[in-house]
Amino acid sequence: MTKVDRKDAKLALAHMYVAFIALFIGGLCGLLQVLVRSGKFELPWGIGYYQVLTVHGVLLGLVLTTYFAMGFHTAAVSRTCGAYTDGQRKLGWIGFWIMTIGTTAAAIMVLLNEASVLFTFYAPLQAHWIFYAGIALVVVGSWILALMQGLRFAQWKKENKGQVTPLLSFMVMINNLMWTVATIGAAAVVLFQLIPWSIGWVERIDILLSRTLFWYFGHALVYFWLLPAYMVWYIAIPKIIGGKIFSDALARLAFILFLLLSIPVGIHHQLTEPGIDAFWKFLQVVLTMFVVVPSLMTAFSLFATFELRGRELGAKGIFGWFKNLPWNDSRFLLPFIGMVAFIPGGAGGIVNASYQMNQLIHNTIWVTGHFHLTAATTVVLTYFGAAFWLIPHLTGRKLTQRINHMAITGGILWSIGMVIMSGAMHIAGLFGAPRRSDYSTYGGSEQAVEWISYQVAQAVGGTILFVAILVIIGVVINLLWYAPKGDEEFPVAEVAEGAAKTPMILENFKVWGVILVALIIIAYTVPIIDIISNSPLGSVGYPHLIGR
Ligand code: HAS
Repeated sequence: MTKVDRKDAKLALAHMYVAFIALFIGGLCGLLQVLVRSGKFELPWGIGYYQVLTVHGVLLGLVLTTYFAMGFHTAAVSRTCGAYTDGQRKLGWIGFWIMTIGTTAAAIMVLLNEASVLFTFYAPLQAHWIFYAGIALVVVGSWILALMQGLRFAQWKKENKGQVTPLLSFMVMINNLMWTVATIGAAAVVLFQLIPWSIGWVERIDILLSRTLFWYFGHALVYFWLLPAYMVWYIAIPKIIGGKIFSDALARLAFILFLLLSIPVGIHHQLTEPGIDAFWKFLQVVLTMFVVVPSLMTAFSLFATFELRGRELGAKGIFGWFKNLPWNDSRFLLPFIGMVAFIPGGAGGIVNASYQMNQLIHNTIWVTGHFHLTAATTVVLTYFGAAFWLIPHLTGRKLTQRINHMAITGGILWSIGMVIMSGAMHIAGLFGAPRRSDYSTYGGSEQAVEWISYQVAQAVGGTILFVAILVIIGVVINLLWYAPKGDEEFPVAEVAEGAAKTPMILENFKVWGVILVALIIIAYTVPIIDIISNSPLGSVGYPHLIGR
């Protein structure tokens, strides 16, 4: 069995510790939040709603995801390209510690209520400059980790001239490249606008510009969370069910389309904002519809993998394969629930992106329901399913039957909690219930009577979700320290025999890099010139943007 090098395993594991600590604290804040929104509970000791909401969003949306992705990437490249050199690994540790110092600095500021600016942290909400500096360090640290992985990939290419690169490492490179290009937007807004403004070097900054730079980064951010889950679906799931990857070329093409189309679509988060011409909104909406295509290709590949495996086992008919899947294996079941959740989650995304329908749901709790299906179910359940083999692989332990059952219980509780909570959020959103607001804001309004039963349902779902988190943390603690010693596989499937040969153009990063830059220039140059030349540098006071 090919194993991740022991020293590399330590680096990957360090990321998992931070990720699961973030899950626990972030989850606890999630529980507090649904309780406050229900109007039946008040936060003690003067703790603010936005403080808790910020801890929840930052820890789960930014810390859990970035650490899981970077830890998974680190292990994936070591597994498929070979161990890092000592120099490369040292670079990785430097990246990890820079990220962790940044995370700690930002977390302290949030806990002190000096940075209750939500996970999107854009103006006019203002945080202490240390919070922004912390975010900048997280970005720089992640770039260094991406560099470590890139150097190992380049070394593999040099040692294996003319050969198609390992699919899993190729996917990691695409995700890192997308992340690096996207984080330039976040770094720009933090360094050139938010830090000078929060220190007091400048009195005012351009709000619309800060939001546009944030969303240049923000939509690619959600795909940075999604792509490690897709790696698990394409690479590990076929092996776990005993099957093969349907097509190497199709998988690579899907990832390249994500690279090209994830960034020039950020304005679909700003469809209701004045100051951006309707033409550019329309263009980015069209590009958003294109970025749906690689997800449809992924769905196609997965159905093909399931069906091919089912037929091998003797299944008949269109859905005969269904009963042949390993339902009692948590490594499969949790990611599969994630796939099923992505069908309504993705459909909701298409609703959001559909210009006119966006007018109905924007800034309502529908959007929160959307990303609890996509990020908090599809992505997170897949991360959990992967952690159930990755952590024991890295610690040299075994996922036993008992722990597997505990993991399945956690996954099922999570799904029940999420159906109730996210379902209630979607429905309440259609009735106009606002997102990011607590009972004290809307409690006295006429509509509150209409919303309140859905808020209570959210609290019920959220409580079940918190119990699920406790069970999952129990599983992780077992896999880290108590499970019996042994060998757990890092599953990497082979490509099906009949699949077409992978064309080398798919490996040509120069070509894709040029197209990526061209698309970004087309989608963003004119809107940004328009914003800078038309909006007076006094836009801090746009009252209708406050709190979004
Ligand atoms: Fe989104 C807002 C549009 C996907 C996350 N999104 C958000 C926010 C977050 C988020 C966090 O256009 C809120 C940000 C904030 O705080 O303001 N989203 C989309 C679109 C997609 C999409 C078009 N979003 C995601 C993913 C996320 C995520 C993925 C996280 C991981 N989203 C929007 C828009 C907004 C938005 C607007 C702004 C709304 C507003 O006004 O504020 C697409 O990528 C979705 C494509 C997906 C599919 C599904 C394919 C299905 C698959 C599963 C196959 C299943 C199998 C199993 C094989 C088309 C691959 C089947 C087995 C059986 C038995 C059936």
